[in-house]
Amino acid sequence: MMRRWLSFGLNRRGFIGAGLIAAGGAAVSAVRGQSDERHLHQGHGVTAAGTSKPDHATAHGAMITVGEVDYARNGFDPTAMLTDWETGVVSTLPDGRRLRTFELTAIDKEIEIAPGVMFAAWTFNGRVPGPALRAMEGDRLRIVFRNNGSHPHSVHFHGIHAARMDGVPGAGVILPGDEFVYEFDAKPFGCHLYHCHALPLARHIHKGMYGLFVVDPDPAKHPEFTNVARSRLLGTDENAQWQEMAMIMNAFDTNFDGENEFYACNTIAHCYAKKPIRVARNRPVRIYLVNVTEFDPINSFHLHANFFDYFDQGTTLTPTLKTVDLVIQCQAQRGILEFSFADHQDHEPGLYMFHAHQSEFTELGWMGMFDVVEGEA
Ligand SMILES: [Cu+2]
Repeated sequence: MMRRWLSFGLNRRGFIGAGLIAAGGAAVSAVRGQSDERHLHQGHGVTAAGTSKPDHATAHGAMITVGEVDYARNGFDPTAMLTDWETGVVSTLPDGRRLRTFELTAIDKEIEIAPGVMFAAWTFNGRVPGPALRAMEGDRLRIVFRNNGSHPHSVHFHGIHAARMDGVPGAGVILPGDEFVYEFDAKPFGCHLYHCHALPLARHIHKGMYGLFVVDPDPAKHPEFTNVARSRLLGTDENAQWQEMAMIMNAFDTNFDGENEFYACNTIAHCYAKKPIRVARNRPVRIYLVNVTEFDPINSFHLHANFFDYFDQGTTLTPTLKTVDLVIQCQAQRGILEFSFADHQDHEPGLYMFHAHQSEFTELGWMGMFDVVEGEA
């Protein structure tokens, strides 16, 4: 039943015309599932005092997917992925430097990207996006890449490294069954990404072969901004004050017509609309944001009812944009967003929306909510 949807004849505009996002096999359960959903949302919308607050599902005309994605079957959960940093295996080289080793494996895997909608993905380590790799500026990095997929693949890192380590055809694209070890220094610090660079490139990226690659600044190298650098360095007390999140804006062309049918932040359409991200009001938020959307030239991130500072590509310790509520990113563009709900009395606890400010993307899955709460999130 799931597979039949792939040959479903409507394009994405047809879906909007039908007023229906859940599609194909899921449409049957969509009708049946609506009553369950309504109970769920009513439960969420009623406070302990019995007063009702705006329901995030119905407030937007219920323009979100209906039903649930089976995260256990997918093997990854978008809420867990927000904070699931992969820091690798750390050891010490003979010269005293820190060596950080990551393992990435290409795996073909069918994943559910919206309720009842399956996508034949090519993955790193069985998840889309791949693991959010995190290192410190100056680490020696060793990435052991195995291709257990059915096509040639590579890992191309955005960073500073030798031609041999670039993960392009002739320099690290490997055949199924092969292994390659990329090795380079973690630099520059920032919010970067990696992706497969086998050809055709658009297909390999769109299939799901990408992930975050964050290099934290080494505070010792930035004496003029030690505290800022420490706040960016995973594991420090200063960093622990922040509520950090990994977000990748992506999309899926489920009927292979060169246009996307579903958009998301972290793969699952409307996942953070259905399960808002809990945020403690009194602690700042930092988002590592990357756009990997294929087929559409740009994507964007808009925050409701608040403004943020933005660090383009994360390679500076002072903002490159101050006090904005929208950024646009072309494919592979990325940056760090910092904001807080603590500074303004206006920010009562409640649901604060974020989404692409292309309305079509929003309706097709790229919309979520922060659930701002007093005390611990
Ligand atoms: Cu590939």
